[in-house]
Amino acid sequence: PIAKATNLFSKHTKSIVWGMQTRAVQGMLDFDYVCSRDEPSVAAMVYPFTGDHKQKYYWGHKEILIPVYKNMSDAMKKHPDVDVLINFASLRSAFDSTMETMQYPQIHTIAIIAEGIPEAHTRKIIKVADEKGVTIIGPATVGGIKPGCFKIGNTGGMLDNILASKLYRPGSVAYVSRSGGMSNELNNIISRTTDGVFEGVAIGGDRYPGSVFTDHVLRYQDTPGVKMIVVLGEWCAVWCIVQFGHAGACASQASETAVAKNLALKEAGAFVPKSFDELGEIINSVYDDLVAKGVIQPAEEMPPPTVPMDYSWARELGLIRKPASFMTSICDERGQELIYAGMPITEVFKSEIGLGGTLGLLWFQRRLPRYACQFIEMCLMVTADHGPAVSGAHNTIVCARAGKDLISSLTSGLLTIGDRFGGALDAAAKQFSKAFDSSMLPMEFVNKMKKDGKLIMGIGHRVKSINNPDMRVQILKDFVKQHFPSTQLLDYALDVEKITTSKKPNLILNVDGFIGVAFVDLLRTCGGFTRDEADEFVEIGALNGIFVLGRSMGFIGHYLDQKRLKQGLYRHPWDDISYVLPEHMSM
Ligand code: Q5B
Repeated sequence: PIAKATNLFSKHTKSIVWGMQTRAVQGMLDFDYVCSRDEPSVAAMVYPFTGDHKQKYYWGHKEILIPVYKNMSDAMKKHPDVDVLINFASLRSAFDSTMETMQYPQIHTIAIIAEGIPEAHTRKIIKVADEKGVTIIGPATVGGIKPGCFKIGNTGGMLDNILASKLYRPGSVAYVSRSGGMSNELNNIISRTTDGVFEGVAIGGDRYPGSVFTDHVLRYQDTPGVKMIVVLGEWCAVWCIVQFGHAGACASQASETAVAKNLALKEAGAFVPKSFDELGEIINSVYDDLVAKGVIQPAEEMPPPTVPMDYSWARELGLIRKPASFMTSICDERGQELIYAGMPITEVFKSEIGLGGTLGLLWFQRRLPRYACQFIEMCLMVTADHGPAVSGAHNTIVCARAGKDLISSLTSGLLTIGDRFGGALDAAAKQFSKAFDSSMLPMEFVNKMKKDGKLIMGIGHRVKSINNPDMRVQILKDFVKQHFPSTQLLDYALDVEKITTSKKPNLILNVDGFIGVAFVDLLRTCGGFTRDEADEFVEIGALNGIFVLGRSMGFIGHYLDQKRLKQGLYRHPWDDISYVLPEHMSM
């Protein structure tokens, strides 16, 4: 068998991380940075479930890219200086990935993080590792840490813990423990009672750890710089502190009971506290003694470089604030349940507010009365389509036949909606309200518009007239008259219609005009809005949205229809175009 390395980690150790553990990798890089390492300790990542690519990380203030490989062999080939693998593979794939890693002689240390690996698998790993001279840390461990040099994955916790326990520079005390929790405890105790941690390893909680207490104690014993060794094991409640040079005895005397072990350790020269509470005290007294004897000469403290705090964390801690780039007040999808204007989505369905009620929440931020929800749904239904000949449907059809997709065809139709076609709702609402609110008589209004040379928005139709009434308008009128508390503006518009149709039968209050004025009545009188709020919705152009939304149904229908009918490219017939070019003039 090949001899295992004594010194597992240095300031130049490079590792490969198996698994897409981006937080752990960032934690390692932040540690490297506060340790003033020249280069990141993570050279690459291996993740078989994505193709080769690069992941972005912070290196202090800068951003760097770390390659991710699909295959271990590529990672090893491209990074021959790597000698540590940190294996975050799950319990199902940890065995295979570890065995594969051990085929590469460049690797001398593997940390296996997964819990629950079958013992038979771990024993096979241990056998091969012993043959190949590979040190295994774990399974079921957080890993280990060597201040100033290298940190395995999430060991040591977050950066504030690392800084608080001064893990960015080496001390004189090496430790070995079982779990990550114990390691954190030791990092804390050792930093408070001595000049700090030299190295710490958590061997993991499994029955067959890849390396055991004595492996690390013996390693530490041969490591210059280690002046004290601390062993903390939960399995027998033994806590012993062994002065440098006596650790071997600790392992060879181990027996089954805690009492026997403690006794043996004491006899071998170890310091064994009576309880965990005494641990810090004993560590401190051994340390002071070693300092007094000149074995330990505490180094001068140097402040570590500052690592910028992650924005999201700083925000969570309430340390920073920044004005948001945009605000929203209608919908919140961040919590457990989607919320529409204060109403959880389950409640939206439970209270059966329907499409009209949902629109009420998202457009007007109000739970509208039932009749209002019904009216909105009726508006969407009557505006849903008006045949293929209207501007928007025509555009959608031409676009679909030019081979374009649904969204392009739909938007090409929607772009025709404007003052003349389907987009007169808001303008009608404004014009009629202004006239009505300034107490203008309907006749005065019609005359003024004529005098100003302006069309009355919401009046007139290409095919509908008093002789060919628009049933859509009739349906809405019946409903509004029956359910709305007041129809003042609608009545005013109907008086205007009487005047305009007396001039020309097609100058009816059209579907746009009807919805526009009826909506003003609704907003002003349903009880949910102040007058200013009602006016604001008209001002900001909410009402044309009704036509846009309703007619989208029809445009999509036309798009699907053309595709279903396998209609080819549309070309307008020449006999339907009047070519009126200027005469050719000779000079
Ligand atoms: N005159 C709608 O015009 C139309 C007048 C007017 C005073 C008026 C026109 C108009 C205002 C905008 C409007 C929405 C272009 C219409 C819709 C959805 C649709 C569509 C569908 C669907 C129709 C003839 C004479 C002239 C004009 C005068 C016309 N409108 N006077 N105020 N508003 N309206 N748009 O038939 O003296 O002869 O010169 O712009 O509300 O888009 O189904 O097709 O669901 O898809 O072409 O229902 O009314 O009439 O322009 O030849 O005018 O009437 O000044 O007078 P026409 P024109 P004179 S609903």
